[in-house]
Amino acid sequence: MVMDRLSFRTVFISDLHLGSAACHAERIRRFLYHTDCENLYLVGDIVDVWVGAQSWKWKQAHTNVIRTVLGKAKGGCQVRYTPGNHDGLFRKLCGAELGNILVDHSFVHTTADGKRLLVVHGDFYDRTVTAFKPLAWVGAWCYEFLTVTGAWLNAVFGGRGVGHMDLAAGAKKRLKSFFEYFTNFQERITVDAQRQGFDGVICGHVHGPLIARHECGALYANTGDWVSHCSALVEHWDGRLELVFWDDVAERFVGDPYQLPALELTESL
Ligand SMILES: [Mn+2]
Repeated sequence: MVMDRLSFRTVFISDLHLGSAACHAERIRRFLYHTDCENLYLVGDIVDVWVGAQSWKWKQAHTNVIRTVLGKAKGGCQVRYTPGNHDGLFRKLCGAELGNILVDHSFVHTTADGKRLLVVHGDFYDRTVTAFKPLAWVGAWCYEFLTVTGAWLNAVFGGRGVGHMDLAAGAKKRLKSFFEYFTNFQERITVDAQRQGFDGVICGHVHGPLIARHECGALYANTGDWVSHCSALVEHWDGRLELVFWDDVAERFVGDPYQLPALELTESL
């Protein structure tokens, strides 16, 4: 059987949160494995140093994602990595060139149809992170706790006919509207990109996959995340931008020889 392949000029992914309990590592690996692209942008929060930097939490599946990225870079894909707040430690590497992987605070991406876009994680535009970092840190740990607790409750009670629960997603949804209002993230980052002369911005950070045209005329494109949406922003060969949700395309690859058994924890969330 000839496997279908996804082919894009550019792939932008962010907020993988490798090392955390909520990370859907196997989905990321499969998406990358089945995708061909000339450019791959890692738009921050790739490794979660805040909640995932403990050896017992690091799973083989997380290593596999890194291996797949390195394999792509070795195979000629230009990989660019701009760290976020959860992997801010790696900002010390900004300016470095690790083989075919460039690391920097931000990048400028020019699409096939000539749009000049600022690529940046976006945490500097989020006041909960810049002004109240301890609060953001505590929030990240609460999310991790709810993810683990939710998975445990589902494992214990799910088998007894009690409905599936996603505590972490529920809590996050309620908080999200408040923080969106409070931080005005989308507005601030898009207007600033336009002020700097860009046609728009590609970012992550708020875990909200979205492509929107701001009233100032600039483009706001958020890649989403691999904690709850499992989404990527892709640029087609003609420069068109689109959001791809792994769960929508995964069935094209059912039965592929590289499919590994479902992960115990992440798959039950
Ligand atoms: Mn972030």
